[in-house]
Amino acid sequence: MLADMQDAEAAKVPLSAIVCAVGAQRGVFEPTDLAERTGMGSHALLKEKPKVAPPPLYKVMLLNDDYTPMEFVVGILQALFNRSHSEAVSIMLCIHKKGVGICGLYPYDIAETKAAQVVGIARKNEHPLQCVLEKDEEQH
Ligand code: TYC
Repeated sequence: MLADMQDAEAAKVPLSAIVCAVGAQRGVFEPTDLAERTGMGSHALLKEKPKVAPPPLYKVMLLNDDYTPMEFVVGILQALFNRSHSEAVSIMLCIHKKGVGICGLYPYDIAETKAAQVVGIARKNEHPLQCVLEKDEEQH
């Protein structure tokens, strides 16, 4: 083992590769144990990529009210939620009729920022428009 390590030094082979090879040869551990055992950044030695779960998404939703002008809501949907004019009109009308509607789905930090921007712009313009977040439970 010591000889192996010295050879690795000379040949500039990462020590983790030798630990893996010798450990596996002796049946001491599987190569996949290596990351946990050594913490030596051995992902390059593993065939499988580590799987990272996508972040949960949040629905950014607008609530209807009797005072915010329709054109203002359409402008918000175009400017902050990258909607075309016709998409924005149909989302706004849906909210107007049903009381609530989804502007978009985003990871939490982005959703929170969008909601704060909506309310900030609405208040500056003296409109009572409200925006809420809801965790999206669907699988994407
Ligand atoms: N109900 C508003 C009106 O008639 C329009 C409106 C639509 C307001 C959507 C808010 O989220 C909203 N002027």
